Amino acid sequence: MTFDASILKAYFVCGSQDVDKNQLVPTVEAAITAGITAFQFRDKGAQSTLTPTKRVEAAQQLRDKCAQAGIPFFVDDDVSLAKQVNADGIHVGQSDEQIQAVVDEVGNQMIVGLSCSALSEVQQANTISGIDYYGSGPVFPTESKADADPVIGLAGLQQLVSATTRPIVGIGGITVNDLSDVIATGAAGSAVISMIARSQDIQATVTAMLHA
Ligand code: TZP
Ligand code: MG
Repeated sequence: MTFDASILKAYFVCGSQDVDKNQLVPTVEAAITAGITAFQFRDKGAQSTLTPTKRVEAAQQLRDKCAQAGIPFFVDDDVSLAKQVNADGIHVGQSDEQIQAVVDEVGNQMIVGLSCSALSEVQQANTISGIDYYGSGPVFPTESKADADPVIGLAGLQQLVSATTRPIVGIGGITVNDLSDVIATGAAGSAVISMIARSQDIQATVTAMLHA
């Protein structure tokens, strides 16, 4: 799948640790039906509630559902799982597998995203060819990531956007009320966990993302 920045508009990130037991697949299905533009399987090792086998099964199932809907399926921080399920993309953080190694290994076949929280990280990443987009540091305080970097705020997001020609997706504590502010920074969209995973009305939530 070729990369187009429009897929970053309504980017849902989720793993078993973010939802009640057995709710991962139904939640992602509802989000796909509602119109998300991309999905990232972020099932975090220690926090995952899935066995290794069930984890691969869930990834494969969600991968297939994304393919049926024509939206890209990303895997967070697990190149071998991404390859195993033939993901459209891989997303890594600064402390995950070295970005150059990831680009070298799968850059030809997958979309590559990198988390950049600080200006220096964006500047460094700009020198590496083959990265398609950046995820920001947490824009607002988040309850979904225990080891999140310091909050950068909307001004921090805008600073990152200004430092690169690559598209940036905002992430971290984004609620429905923040969506237009995030877009106003020049970000290509919002990536969210709880806004969708804990939504009482996933259709309305995703529609708001699409219209921001
Ligand atoms: N990376 C930076 S903040 C974050 C990740 C994965 C968590 C985002 O979750 P939420 O619930 O949308 O704040
Ligand atoms: Mg990571």
